[in-house]
Amino acid sequence: MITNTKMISFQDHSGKLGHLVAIEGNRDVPFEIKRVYYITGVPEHVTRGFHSHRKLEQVLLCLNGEVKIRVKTPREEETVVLNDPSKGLFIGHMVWREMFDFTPSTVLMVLASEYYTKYDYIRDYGQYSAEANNFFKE
Ligand code: T46
Repeated sequence: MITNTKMISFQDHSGKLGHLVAIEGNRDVPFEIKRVYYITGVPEHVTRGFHSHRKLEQVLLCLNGEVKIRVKTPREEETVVLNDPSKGLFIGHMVWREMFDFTPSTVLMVLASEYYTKYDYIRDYGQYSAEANNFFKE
């Protein structure tokens, strides 16, 4: 996986009655969960995201359907397919993300380490490259 990203497997309590996945903040995800949001009904061919966060850390889970997540740093890029509700994609500081190829039934749930603020977003790729090159330099 690229820098500041990782897959997290959650305990799947499956049986004849179905599936149950439990997620605890600071235990199963590496932060206190301050916010949860979910994205549904994304039309075909739409790509969302196109930004990075300075402070926010998140875990993305696809509860139903499938979605692809492109994650990038100035030197690395990877596309992760999410289609298993017991696996989450952790995205740490200063990683650019784009979400695409949503299926009609996709439910993308996001666990976030911070309350919403528009000031944590970097939406301009030039600005991102400048800040990220500095952030990731050894
Ligand atoms: C991210 C990816 C995975 C709020 O008012 N509160 C919120 O908590 C969020 C997440 C969004 N908004 C507002 C801001 C915009 O007016 O909802 C609108 C759509 O947000 P945005 O265009 O940023 O949505 P995405 O899908 O491009 O990005 C979202 C998150 O914003 C972002 O943090 O990492 O999902």
